[in-house]
Amino acid sequence: MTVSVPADPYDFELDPETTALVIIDMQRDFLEPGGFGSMLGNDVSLLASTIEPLQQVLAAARAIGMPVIHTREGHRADLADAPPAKLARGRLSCGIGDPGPFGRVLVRGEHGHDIVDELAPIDGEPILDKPGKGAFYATDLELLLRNRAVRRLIVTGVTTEVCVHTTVREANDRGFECLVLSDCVGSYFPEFHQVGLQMIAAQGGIFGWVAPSSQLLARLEAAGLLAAASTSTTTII
Ligand code: C5J
Repeated sequence: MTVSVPADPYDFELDPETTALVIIDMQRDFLEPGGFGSMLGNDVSLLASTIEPLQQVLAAARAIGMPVIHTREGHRADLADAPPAKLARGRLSCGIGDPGPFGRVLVRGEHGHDIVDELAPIDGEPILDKPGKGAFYATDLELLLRNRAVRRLIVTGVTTEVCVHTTVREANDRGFECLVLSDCVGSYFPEFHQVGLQMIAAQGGIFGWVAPSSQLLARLEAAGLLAAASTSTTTII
């Protein structure tokens, strides 16, 4: 089955059987007051608006059996996987690995490193811990996707111009087609968010496609997928 989603620069054709939802770094450290993002002086409320639409998309993906993959940016407790250049960047008084209000900043297992409660992964949804900005770098994301014959990604999460953009570029170079949901990605810098989305869809979709989540949900519903899923326990993939 092909579902056609109105998008920029043109319709994104997706087959739910070969598409995965990727949720990037919806971690307390980036989204919640007191986390690393706010310690850097950012207004984290700018990211909060992504949570509700993303909850709806996540519920839809789960309902139709679309694979869902969560990522988290962070490091081992001994910081052995953190490049010295990354640790030094910003000359921060409280940076990666240092104790903060949510535990050690961007360290795996700490409260701030984990995903916000509203989008908590459930059994069967892989959580990829990534040391870099891109979700393909030093992770087994590509292997997971190829093993499930996934060819298209619905990309969501934070932040638009950093980890989302890097991941979309990595995916594009590997031959995956990406639809970025404009209201399910967010940035501390509204202008970077806007331009970041424009950059993805420019030049005929040089990195991918962009659409609001309402278009995706409407097309899944029109295709009967969401209604069918609510009366069936069968998963599509
Ligand atoms: C950042 C991210 N902004 N997830 N990480 O450092 O975008």
